[in-house]
Amino acid sequence: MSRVLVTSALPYINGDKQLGNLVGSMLPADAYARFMRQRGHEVMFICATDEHGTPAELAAAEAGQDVAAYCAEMHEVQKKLGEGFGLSFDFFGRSSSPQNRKLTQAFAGKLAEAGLIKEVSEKQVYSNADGRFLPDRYIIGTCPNCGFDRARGDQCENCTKQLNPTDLIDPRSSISGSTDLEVRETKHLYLRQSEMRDKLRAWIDSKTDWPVLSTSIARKWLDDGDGLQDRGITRDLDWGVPVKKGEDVWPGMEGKVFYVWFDAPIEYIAATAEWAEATGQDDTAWERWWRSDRGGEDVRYVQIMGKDNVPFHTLSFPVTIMGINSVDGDGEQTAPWKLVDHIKSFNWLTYEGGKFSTSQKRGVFMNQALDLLPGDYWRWWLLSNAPESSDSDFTWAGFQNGVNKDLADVLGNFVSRVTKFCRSKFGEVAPQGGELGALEDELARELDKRLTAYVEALEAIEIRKAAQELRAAWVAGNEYLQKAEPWAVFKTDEAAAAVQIRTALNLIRLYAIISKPFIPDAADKMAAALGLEEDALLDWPRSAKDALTALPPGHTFTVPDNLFGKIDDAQREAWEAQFGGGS
Ligand code: B3M
Ligand code: ZN
Repeated sequence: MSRVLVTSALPYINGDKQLGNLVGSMLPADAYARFMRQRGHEVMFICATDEHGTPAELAAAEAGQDVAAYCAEMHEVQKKLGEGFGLSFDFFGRSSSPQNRKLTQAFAGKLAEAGLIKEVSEKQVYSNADGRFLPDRYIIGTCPNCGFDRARGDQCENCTKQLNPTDLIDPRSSISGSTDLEVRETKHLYLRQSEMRDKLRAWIDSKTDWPVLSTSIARKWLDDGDGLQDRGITRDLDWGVPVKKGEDVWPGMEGKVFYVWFDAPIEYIAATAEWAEATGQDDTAWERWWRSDRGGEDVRYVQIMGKDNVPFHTLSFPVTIMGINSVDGDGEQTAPWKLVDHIKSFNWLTYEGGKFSTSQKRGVFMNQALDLLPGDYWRWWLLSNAPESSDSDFTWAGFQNGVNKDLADVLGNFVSRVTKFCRSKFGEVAPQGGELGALEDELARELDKRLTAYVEALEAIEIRKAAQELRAAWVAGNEYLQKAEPWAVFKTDEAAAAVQIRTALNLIRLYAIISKPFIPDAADKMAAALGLEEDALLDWPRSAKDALTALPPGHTFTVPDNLFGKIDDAQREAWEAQFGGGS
């Protein structure tokens, strides 16, 4: 048993909550965290809302709300959604928390002490009407290249030409539409990432067991001529962590905040501080997860995210941690703050061959999905089709097929057949009599093979592979029943049928345990039907033989409701029409 710290990329507070966000980070992180808990490890599973930045400010303005109130409300919405999908976070924090403010300011102070921050004077567009500096993409105007009249200050969407705000003809603020803009000089802090290039490269080179998707993106930026440029970490905004050097004023930085991507990953740490406070513990409780000098040396830290987030997690955030360690540690020798040990990243999920799009009403979003069907249905399809080695495509037909075949026909039907048959012939109790024979040996051998592969896949966070093995374990139970034919055997040899049904009831117990990372609600229902306590699901099988005899003769159960309903064609077609699909 060891300790495992798992963080999922933090969803933005505003905007679309696509199924892609779910399957790219939170869902696989949850399956992994659940599995590790079941394997007896001490797990800390952390996520939070990423609340700062201009998009959050603008979304609040659009909703006619104060940004803090907007974020508080949206945080609750996202928390509820997470619960609906069965996400078992130990804590779901907020990057706008006082803990994150304090830690972000402290870290910035230490980076300055380490000589890793420089001050740079820049020219930036200021909008008098809005009373603020405008980020490039909030300045719109006519494209000098193609004449498109809504080109953004960073790029023209029409002809894709990269632009500077000063290239635009008739520039105006996209917030107020005002043309009263001027260029002002403003000072910003830059993180000197380029100083760390060699150290980062050596660190990445040492990660030989990382998925290629993670290392290749990191290497691309390390090797690219201007990939590891120093990065601006401050912004002229109101909403964010105020720029300070620890607790001290940072001269010249008054009224500025840290860039959202600077404080967001620090929230991984701060969220555990929020957790400690929420659970009435002191700082030592969270520090033992993050600091090797506070008992954290045996923690394995795993981050899970979509591929677009990889550069920030392989380059910028490690620079922050390495930089702090150069001050908090004693030189190169001790590195108190934990660097990530393993980064698992995912590709994109597409929708019916195209993009999810709110504006075009294409795709089903997290809140809508839960209105249609419970979380487990989505968990199973999304995880078993996770965009792991390439993108994957959500189609209603594929979803219908996965749900009907795997969940309803293979697993659900097995549970219902076995429990109902037993009730009708023997009562709601595991029947006495009979001896395990060749068929059960064969079943145990097959299950052992599957279980070993399943454990290996989940330990390596190979989610699709794990789903395949789990499905194969369900199939093995069905094949066993087909060969054993207890309903026929019962007519001539009651004892032989009894051992078969007892074995099948034990299979349900085994399925409850091993299915929990993927479909936790169904797992709980199976366990409840067998009268098992919640802790029983932590009893990971040592061998299939053991598992097939865990419930003794005389163990009572109840027949559960159907675990999964089927999606019929009419329903599928209605959803295709409602959410945009097919063609
Ligand atoms: N919020 C981007 C995203 O949701 C960003 C991740 C932050 S992880 C520290 O894809
Ligand atoms: Zn253009």
